[in-house]
Amino acid sequence: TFTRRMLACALGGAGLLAACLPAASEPSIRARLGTSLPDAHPQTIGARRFAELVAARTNGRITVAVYANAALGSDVQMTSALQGGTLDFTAPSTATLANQIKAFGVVGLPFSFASERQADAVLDGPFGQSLLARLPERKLVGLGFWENGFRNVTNSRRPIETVADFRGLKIRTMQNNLYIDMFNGLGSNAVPMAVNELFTALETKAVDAQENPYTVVHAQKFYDVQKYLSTTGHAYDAQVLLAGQPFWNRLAEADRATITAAAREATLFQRETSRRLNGELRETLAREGMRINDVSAPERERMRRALQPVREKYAAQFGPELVAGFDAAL
Ligand code: EAX
Repeated sequence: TFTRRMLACALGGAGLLAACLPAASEPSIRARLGTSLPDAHPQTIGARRFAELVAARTNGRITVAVYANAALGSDVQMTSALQGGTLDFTAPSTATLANQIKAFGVVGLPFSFASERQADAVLDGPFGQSLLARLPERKLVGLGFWENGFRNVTNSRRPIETVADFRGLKIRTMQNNLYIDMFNGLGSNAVPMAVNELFTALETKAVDAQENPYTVVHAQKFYDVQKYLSTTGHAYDAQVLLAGQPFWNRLAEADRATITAAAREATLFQRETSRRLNGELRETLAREGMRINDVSAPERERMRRALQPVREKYAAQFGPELVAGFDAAL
């Protein structure tokens, strides 16, 4: 066989290229990765790229099956499954991860980041790495910060143009106390729930509103049940590609290095995809019938000031030194 393959390689030619590669191994490790969002969202697009890279770099010895759209549960449930060893990878929002490690909540402090690039610098820099270093204590391994993006408010009742427009809106928030306090602090009634329950809640008017980047609004088809989108850009949301420590501990050191390198490359691809789609989808959502209004800079400043008491409450909870470190990194 080896001789035949060498001969085929010697003859060259693209069509024979496959003959030059070592035969793919039988998978000896079949990992599973769960995402909370549909195929069209960069979270799942990034997950599939990560899976491709791991299989290619281990020559098929390690495979990662991707289960999208909360097929294996919500962000919160899948993160617990990693800790219990029944799931291997997932990529929750830092907001829901904050239920496990409070410090991750700092990423969602309102009106903190001025741009995606600034978020990259903070999250890839010493501050972000200090957050990832806290994960092993909760049986989790952080492999990179993925992007969800800047969050805007959608609702079925009216354009949000001023802080007063929040009054009386029943708004779904992520399962995260900072977000609950933010929207109660703006005069809405916050209703925390997992993202995979949200479309039905909007459709049945159990809630009037929700807040997410354009990519989530598009991937979840919220444009079918939300008339208005207002560009509050009130918080930047990152997701963390996680491995469960029970899975990670079973890997050989060389495989951990291969997976870590694949995660880094997938992270850069995932962020690029998120930025491209968040840039394109505003127009797509308008074409789908959403009425999009730009919230003015003075009104966003009024929102930021209205949220100052919430920021101070969480600065005290997170620890002033952690928030000072975050602010210094910005
Ligand atoms: O983690 O729950 C949410 O609204 C998040 O934006 C989404 O699931 C990505």
